[in-house]
Amino acid sequence: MGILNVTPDSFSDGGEWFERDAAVSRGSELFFQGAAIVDVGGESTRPGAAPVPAAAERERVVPVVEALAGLGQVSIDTSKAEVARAALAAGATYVNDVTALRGDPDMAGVVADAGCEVCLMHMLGEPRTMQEDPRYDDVVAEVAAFLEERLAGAVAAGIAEERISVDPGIGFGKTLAHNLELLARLDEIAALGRPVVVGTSRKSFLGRITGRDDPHQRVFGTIATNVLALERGARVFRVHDVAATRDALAVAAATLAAHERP
Ligand code: HH2
Repeated sequence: MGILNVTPDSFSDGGEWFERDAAVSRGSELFFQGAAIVDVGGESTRPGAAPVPAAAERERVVPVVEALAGLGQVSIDTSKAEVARAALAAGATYVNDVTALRGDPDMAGVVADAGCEVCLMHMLGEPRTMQEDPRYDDVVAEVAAFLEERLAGAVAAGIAEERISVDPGIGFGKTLAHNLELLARLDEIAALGRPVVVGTSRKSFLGRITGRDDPHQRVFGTIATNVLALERGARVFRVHDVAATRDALAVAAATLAAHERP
């Protein structure tokens, strides 16, 4: 899953793809590099990001979704039902909701009616304050229990279970230690029985380990986490650097397949 942030303020690529034409050409490039899905977002979720009104978010993403929909699967990264509805009408077939359908009471209905795919992500608190001293007794058990509960809620709201993926929400209300424990024990999230999406790309915990302050320099760290996540059962890898990650995952997957052969 390639990341396309049509925002002025995303933590690593804010402003790079804010103009429609730049965004469309970046999205095409991500498909060309081998992304199966391009995830289009019009609002940053980084701690302290300014909220974007629904109409402005819609205006950012809809023309980009429309232009990319013929090239591959397009996902809309939003927690607003109005934005999701417009993006689905423009050709998106996947809703990536970092609030796991809690952010907008109409979102579950929009997804159920569209019959599209949806990713339910764990977040502790809300983006503005989520990094202020997050605490868990057992982060993996708590994230798994949350995702199980949201999965049941989504099915009860009429969303087909086979269209639902789950995501532990790396960096969303988590310390460095929490992120690493979630990655190390990702098999416990995969045990929920739904495809696991993992989003580590260029995130600050990688900079904490490597000393890389510039998010663009965190691609090697990103790759390490995605290879480990693949081995532990993750199936969708949300990244900015598609070409590099794709090669690494192809080699890792071939190696894992050799081990599985009788
Ligand atoms: N991370 C971000 C945004 N959306 N969605 C899922 N499912 N999983 C994630 O880990 C995830 C996500 C944050 O990254 P990014 O889009 O690069 O930054 P920003 O929110 O600042 O636009």
